[in-house]
Parts: sequence; C-alpha cells; structure tokens
Amino acid sequence: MTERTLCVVKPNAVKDNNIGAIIKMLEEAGLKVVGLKMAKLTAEKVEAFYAEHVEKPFFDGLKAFMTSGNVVAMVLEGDDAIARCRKVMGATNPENADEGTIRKLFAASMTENAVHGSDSPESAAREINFYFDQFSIL
Ligand code: IDP
Ligand code: MG
Repeated sequence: MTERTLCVVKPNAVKDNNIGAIIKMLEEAGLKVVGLKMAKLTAEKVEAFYAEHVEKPFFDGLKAFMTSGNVVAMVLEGDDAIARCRKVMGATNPENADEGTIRKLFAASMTENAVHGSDSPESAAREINFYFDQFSIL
C-alpha cells in the first residue's frame, strides 16, 4: 500500500556530512522524497515531537542532542513506506543494527543514531504535520 512517512536526519549525521548518503539509501530502497527541509529544533519542539518519551530516563540527553545542531526532515512516499524506511534505518541501538543499514553505518551511539523514522500511520500523520504545512509537500 502506498503510504507516507516522516524521516529526519539527526544532528550527528548532518554534522558528519551524511545527508546525501542517507537520502541516497532511502531513494535506492524505493522511497520518493516528496517534502524536504532543514530545521533547528528548540527544546519545546523536541518535547512536543517526542511527547511519548519526555518521562524516559534518556530524554534529557535526547533533547540536548536534538537541539545541538541542524536536522533535515523529509516526507517519503512509497509502498509500505513506514516499514521500508525503518528497515533501511536499522535498529534503534546501532550495536543491534543490521549491516548496511543507516544506523549501522552512521550512528555514533544509541542517542546519536543518525535518523528518525515514524513507527505507525498515526505517528507518520502527526509527525509530517509537525514539520510540514500543506504547501511544502508535493
Ligand atoms: P526509534 O527512533 O528507533 O523509533 P524510540 O524508542 O522511539 O526509537 O526512541 C527515540 C529516540 O530516543 C531514539 O532514536 C534514540 O535517539 C533515543 N533513545 C531511545 N532509547 C534510548 C536509550 O535507551 N538511550 C539513549 N537514547 C535512547
Ligand atoms: Mg520511535
């Protein structure tokens, strides 16, 4: 089923000049970029985006990391885009990520794990709306 997902290149991967490599991997997996922007998140934005994680012990570190530099957000479209994107991303903990995945190649740690990808149709809709208005998506 054709669907859309939100993928975010996190600050470590932007700093390491891996934006292009990451988009290339997603495109080669059959995903189409239909929205794209660079942004710098505030603490308030990170708290809103990661609302389900604010009480977690790792949240302060996640917030410091996600506000430490620029991110690149994109809307990806394709067959089973949500699962497809997460497969290319690899496991949350890069130590558990499969060879050839984005996180295996470009993550620095569990927190600095290079990319975000929506995990359900509901999150995808909310997260796309978080970064993009209707006039900036194809
Ligand atoms: P996901 O990004 O693979 O969907 P989530 O569990 O939704 O993983 O966690 C969101 C983000 O929070 C992760 O991508 C990672 O950056 C960070 N994170 C999650 N769990 C931990 C942890 O146990 N230690 C440090 N950072 C974590
Ligand atoms: Mg998640």
